Amino acid sequence: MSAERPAVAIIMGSQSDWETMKNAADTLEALDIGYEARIISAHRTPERLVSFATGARDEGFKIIIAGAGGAAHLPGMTAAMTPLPVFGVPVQSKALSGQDSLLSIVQMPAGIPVGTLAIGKAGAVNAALLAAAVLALHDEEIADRLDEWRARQSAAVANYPIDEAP
Ligand code: RP5
Repeated sequence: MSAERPAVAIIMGSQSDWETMKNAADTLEALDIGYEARIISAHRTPERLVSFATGARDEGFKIIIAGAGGAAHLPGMTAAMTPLPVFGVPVQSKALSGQDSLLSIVQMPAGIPVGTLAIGKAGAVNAALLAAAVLALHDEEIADRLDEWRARQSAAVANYPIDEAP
């Protein structure tokens, strides 16, 4: 991780979300983009949410990745209180496999946007890649690292399938 002030805040509603959101953290680390991860629950720690969201820009964050499951208010409530871009990651819930999380996050009424990613690990990884792409607009070093990351991904895809052990 870079020694500079972290550009990305990764927030999540519960410790139980970390297993998913760690994929965003790992992806940012692979791109050498600084981040800080915090647990902030919209319903269990509402004052912590207000304090974080209203102060996030002044803290130096540029992008917020917010993961939550179930009745997932965290990304939308955060977006309501900050001008920073917020990317929402629907965490896969036990009861409804994350469909509740997805619909809670994606269906923002017009006026306050949340960029919503896929349910679970894919969404967490892609939230980090999207954050990198936004930061890359004004940072050539990040742009180069993102290009390299994508080139490595392409190079890792085989041309032909093989039989895998059962
Ligand atoms: C949400 O409730 C969290 O984002 C989490 O996905 C879900 C369950 O939380 P725990 O009961 O596991 O703490 O607020």
